Amino acid sequence: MEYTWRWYGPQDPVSLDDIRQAGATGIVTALHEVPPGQVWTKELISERKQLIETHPDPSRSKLRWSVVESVPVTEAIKSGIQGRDQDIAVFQECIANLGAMGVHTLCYNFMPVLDWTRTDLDFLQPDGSTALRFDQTAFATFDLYILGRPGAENEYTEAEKKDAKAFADQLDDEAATLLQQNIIAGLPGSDKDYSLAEFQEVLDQYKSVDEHQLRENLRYFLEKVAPIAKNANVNLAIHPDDPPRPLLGLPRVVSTEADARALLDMVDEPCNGLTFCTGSYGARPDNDLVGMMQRLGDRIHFLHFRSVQRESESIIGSFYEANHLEGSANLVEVVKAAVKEEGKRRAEGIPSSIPMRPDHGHKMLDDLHKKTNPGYSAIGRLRGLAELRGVESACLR
Ligand code: DNO
Repeated sequence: MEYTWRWYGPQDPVSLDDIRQAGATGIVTALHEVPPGQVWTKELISERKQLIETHPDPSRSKLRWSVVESVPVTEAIKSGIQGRDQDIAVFQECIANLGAMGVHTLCYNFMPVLDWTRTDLDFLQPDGSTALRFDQTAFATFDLYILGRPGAENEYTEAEKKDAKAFADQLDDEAATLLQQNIIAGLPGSDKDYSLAEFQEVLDQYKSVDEHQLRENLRYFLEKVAPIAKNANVNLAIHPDDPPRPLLGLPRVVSTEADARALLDMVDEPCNGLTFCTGSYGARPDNDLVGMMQRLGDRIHFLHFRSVQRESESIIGSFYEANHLEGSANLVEVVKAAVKEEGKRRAEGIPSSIPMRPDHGHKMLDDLHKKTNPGYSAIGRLRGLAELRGVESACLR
């Protein structure tokens, strides 16, 4: 595997020099400053690439820009409204420019309105570190009582509504604001920052988009971008839904193995592939991660390794992010399967090293006293990468 690390650009409190010390050689980043729907020019890409790949001291370990995460897919593309063709043309141009500048793996997602979603960014662990958590009751409380989404009451069971009411009753204003911020103010890497009213407005754009329609919009998009990617020698790697299920009445279509298979079949070309995020897929008890790695392996272009602890075996249950080798995912077996996949590729004479990043990490040690990006503090990821490298080395013996 190629050890990579997500870096949010020059503003990231974790610097490129820090990343060198973590043992990563690949950088995963995006031009976060370019608003969605605008072209990433070759000049901008080249400038960022230089920043990553050259160091005033030539004896320093080399880094390369391995993966783009993410080029934003606009709401017009996902909802299929007017303007989508123009936005798809911009996406095509980004692909071509990235390929021309030597960045050959592109992660993106197709989640309507919300990117990854958590309700608690500081969930205390027994060892004193903190983790990210998605609590179904807190989420329902937001939906029913803070956002007050029309029709939401029909989407929860009586028991869920009762729990949400009890949760809402003990929330003070400060806690309610924090919950709202955690959900809609945009976690790092997502490109949105909504007020409640704006948020409801974007949700309304999806009134007539059901699961079937969203899948058709994904097909429409893929049929247009995959040929450009093939030409530019860029591998597309769609990130799964996080959490992997419909939210707030919005459909989601990249949540299960069947979803992944369907999208691979829409354009049956190697460049139309997956980001295998074990944290996102792993939040559902019906996703068999090792089996998915085995069955979908040849189309996996990027690995996000993280393990969530499911708090119930329901598809809509709560979960928190455990240490990488703990939790529900069994990453030791997944790493083993990834090492096997690489062996298969080597035997076929195709490039075999899959970029992998330790995804998220607990906030711990010195980072507890620092301002960090939720999930993306240095030390928790350092620990995750170290553990995962250890597992890989053992598998290679
Ligand atoms: C969260 C990330 C997501 C991911 C995008 C990919 O940590 O995994 O924000 O980058 O969904 O497009």
